Amino acid sequence: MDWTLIAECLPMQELSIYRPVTPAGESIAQLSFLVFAITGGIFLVVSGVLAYCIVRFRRRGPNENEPPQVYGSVPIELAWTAAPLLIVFFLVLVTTRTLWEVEVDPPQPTVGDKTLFVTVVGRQWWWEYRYDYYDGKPLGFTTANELHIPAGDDDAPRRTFLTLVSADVCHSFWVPRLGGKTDLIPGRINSTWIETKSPGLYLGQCAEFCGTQHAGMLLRVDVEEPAVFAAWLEREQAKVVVGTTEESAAVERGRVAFQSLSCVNCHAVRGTPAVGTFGPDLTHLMARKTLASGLIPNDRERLRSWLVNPQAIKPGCLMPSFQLNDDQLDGIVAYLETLR
Ligand code: HEC
Ligand SMILES: [Cu+2]
Repeated sequence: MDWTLIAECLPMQELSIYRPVTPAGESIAQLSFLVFAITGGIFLVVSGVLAYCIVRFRRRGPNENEPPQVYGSVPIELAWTAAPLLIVFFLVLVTTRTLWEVEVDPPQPTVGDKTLFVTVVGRQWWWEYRYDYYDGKPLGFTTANELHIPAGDDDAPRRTFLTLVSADVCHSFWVPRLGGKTDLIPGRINSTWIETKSPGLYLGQCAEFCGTQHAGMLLRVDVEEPAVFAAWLEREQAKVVVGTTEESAAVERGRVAFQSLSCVNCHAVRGTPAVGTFGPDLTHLMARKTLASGLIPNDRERLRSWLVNPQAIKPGCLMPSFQLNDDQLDGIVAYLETLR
């Protein structure tokens, strides 16, 4: 079925479950439409009978007698017990079928199957992505907030399996066009999967209230052509090369400031002494289009104002403001800009 017609009538089409691009999304759209159709039908029948009775049996004059009073009717009682039972039974069946289609157990990483495995860690209030395996080979790098996955093509479906865990409270991963929600629950491991042939940017939002900045915990999934994805993967796997390039004095100063301030307790830059894991991995910060979990674009001006005071941009977020002076700010921004 072509859901786009329905989707186009809705505001915020980008977040509409009626524009699915994955098999799971497609099943969910179908199920929800079927449930709407059935419950809509019931609504029409019930309100139709009600309206008919109100008009047909209304009191017509001051002297009209009460109509004959009927008590109980076995056939009617049977009908209105059996009909809802059948309808509910049918809904149980179709829902179960959808669950079967949506819940797929992750396979073992195997060379040649072009499957991507990523661990998603929900954190107050951003997303950590640990890239585990692609095409059977271990990856072992971490990034944040922008999930890149390959689009399938005719040779390979290129599925992505996500393992979802939480570092603190309950969160929920929901990118409506890619399928249903999956919760990230402390002490539990959940999983979900994405398979699509449509490259593009898909947006979502943490879907389980998780504190002050719940609404600022946005999701971005970049589904890329396999070649583009491969290039991204290669770039992310590379370590930052320290001290070998011609660095300007500002970059050098920035690096020293970054490494001597507490930044390194919370942030990692692979291949440097910065190994903190409390905040987003900054190894390839400049490869990201946004900062602070999709809240602001990643450009020099915004990066600087984030460092001036993260609390002004994302009040309550877990990065403190450091009262850095202009010199430190210029240096750190220049240094961060080398993290490509
Ligand atoms: C107490 C831990 C902590 C310290 C110290 C800290 N940060 Fe952060 N930082 C965070 C957290 C947590 C976030 C994510 C905030 C969010 O999006 O909710 C963050 C986000 C960022 C981001 C945006 C990253 C992204 O991809 O969105 C940058 C850049 C950054 N910090 C740089 C720095 C610099 C530079 C310093 C040192 C001056 C520093 N941080 C010190 C915890 C910290
Ligand atoms: Cu959340």
